[in-house]
Amino acid sequence: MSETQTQVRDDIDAPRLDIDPFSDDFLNMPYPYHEQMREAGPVVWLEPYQLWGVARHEPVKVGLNDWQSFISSAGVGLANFRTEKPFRPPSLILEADPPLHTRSRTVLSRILSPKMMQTVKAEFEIQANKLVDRLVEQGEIDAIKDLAKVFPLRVFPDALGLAEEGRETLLLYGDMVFNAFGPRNHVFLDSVKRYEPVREWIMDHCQRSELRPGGFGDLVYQAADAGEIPPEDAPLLVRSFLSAGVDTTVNGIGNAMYCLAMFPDQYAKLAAAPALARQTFEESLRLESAVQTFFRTVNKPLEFYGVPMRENDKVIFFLAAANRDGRQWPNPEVFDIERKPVGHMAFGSGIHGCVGQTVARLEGELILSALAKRVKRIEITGEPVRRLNNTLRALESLPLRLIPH
Ligand code: 8QM
Repeated sequence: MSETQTQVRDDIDAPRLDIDPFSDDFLNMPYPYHEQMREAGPVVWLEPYQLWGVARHEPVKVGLNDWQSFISSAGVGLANFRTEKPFRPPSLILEADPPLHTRSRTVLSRILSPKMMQTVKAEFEIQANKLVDRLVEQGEIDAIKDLAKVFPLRVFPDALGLAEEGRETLLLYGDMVFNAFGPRNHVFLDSVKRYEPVREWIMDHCQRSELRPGGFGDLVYQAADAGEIPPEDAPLLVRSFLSAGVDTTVNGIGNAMYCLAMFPDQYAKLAAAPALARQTFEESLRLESAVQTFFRTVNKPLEFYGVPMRENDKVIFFLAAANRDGRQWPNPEVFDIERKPVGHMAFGSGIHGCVGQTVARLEGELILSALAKRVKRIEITGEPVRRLNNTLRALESLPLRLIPH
């Protein structure tokens, strides 16, 4: 009898679960499935895709911090780049291991440093205040279409140095990139269809000529000028900004608005103390994590929490499940803006921990603070509508009424 990769495995020393993390049902309401996986054990085997699942806080953190055992260069989605062709040229930071990863990361982390955030903060703040002023005037808003999509799509491409023309393409691209970490299901195929007509826009806008001198994009090219990275890496590193910089914060801010709408007592607390904006955003990242999952590939035969794994096995880490693990957080499903959820996994952990978290936090803080200063109460005026994505927890619509102070 011949051994093949697709054959059902008979060497699984962990609970086998018949859960599909990319079914419509799971994507709509993942939390009961997260609970089932956490309760089953530190490591489970997910039958539908023949891969390992990790949903408790501790093993998610331990696994993500062991980049030698759980590598990224074979892809951080379901596909194994050692045996399947990547759907796009691999990212030089996300889908790379040291030493390539280190070289890319050094450049991006300097461009996104806390010091750089001080220089963009004033402009981000002006834009946040301007937008919220306008929305308070409007009164009845859709927190997704009018706020969560608008603010990041204004400030981040400005900071990158992109022109105004065609910016909405970034949302179509982001949606497709995050779907592509999952299987080729209808959710992925639909997003590819929407993105298809604008497919050249992204790489075109990674060229130096498209990027204002002094913006984040141009700074990547300056790093190439200085010999820090090879010149041919520059467009692909700019592509990382375009891939990861907008859809993440759009959904992070959208999910924060959702939490505040669902927990009016917490909004009241924020409105009374706008200085809580930054930790409010942090708590919303824990409870409704924009990026729900990431994969790694097992690099050598090993044991993880007593479970033997084979080289080339895929592992899915449920960041959002770790963030609701009762072993780590008291009352994990309660949104409590005074909690200070240090150690949440929404930005990942270890050498691949979000390099843009400084920008994400800045955007989240500024928009929630602008809102808290002007709006006394928010009321849900219609059913929130979900947008399914294989990686992101996303809303399509969140109708709200803003009641000013
Ligand atoms: C996710 O292309 C990239 O480098 C990239 C794409 C997506 C992400 C990160 C990097 C985690 C936000």
